[in-house]
Amino acid sequence: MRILLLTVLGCFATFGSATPGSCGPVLNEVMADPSLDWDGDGEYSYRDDEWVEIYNPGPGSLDLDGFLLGDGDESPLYPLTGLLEEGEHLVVYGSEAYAFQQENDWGAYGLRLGNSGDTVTLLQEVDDEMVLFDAYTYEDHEAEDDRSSGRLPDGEADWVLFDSLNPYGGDTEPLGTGLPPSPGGPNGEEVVPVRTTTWGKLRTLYR
Ligand SMILES: [Ca+2]
Ligand SMILES: [Ca+2]
Ligand SMILES: [Ca+2]
Repeated sequence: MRILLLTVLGCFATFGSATPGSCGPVLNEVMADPSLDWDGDGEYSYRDDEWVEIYNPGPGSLDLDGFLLGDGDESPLYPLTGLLEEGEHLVVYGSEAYAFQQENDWGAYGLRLGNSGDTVTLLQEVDDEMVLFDAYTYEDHEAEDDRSSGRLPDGEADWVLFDSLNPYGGDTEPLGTGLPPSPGGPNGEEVVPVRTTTWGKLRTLYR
């Protein structure tokens, strides 16, 4: 909670500066304990099918270079890159983080989202220092099969539980909403899953 407050203050500081512009990217949704093939590679993996969604609340487009996804201890796990247009969502799957880490000798963790509560961080590299830009700490009940936690609406301060696939009836906050997880799309709305189809599968289809 304290970390979130610091982030909000950071946004106001940006707005009050000489160059008005975007507040920066925000962590928007987190899936810590998948039980389905969320990354669409045809296989389920507790590591590869975790995902984190980043959102650009605007105004304006954002250069993500210099921002990194991190772990609760603020160690960087995966560098973001490229432009994110205003209102756009970027999803990073555990499989992408794992592949990057292996290629670059950053270990082999994936996104390392604990299943009994954990913290996910968005870091910014400033003058060779890692600065905490945004963070979300989730509870144990948020990290159960195929439940995600996210802001509602996109980019706003309040985090809720998206539990349509695995309803939560308890009274620990955030409470269940019955709304679906939405990787790559507006929070609270159904998204059409993006499934990668390999050339091999296409050939089988059209043979
Ligand atoms: Ca996990
Ligand atoms: Ca998968
Ligand atoms: Ca979403």
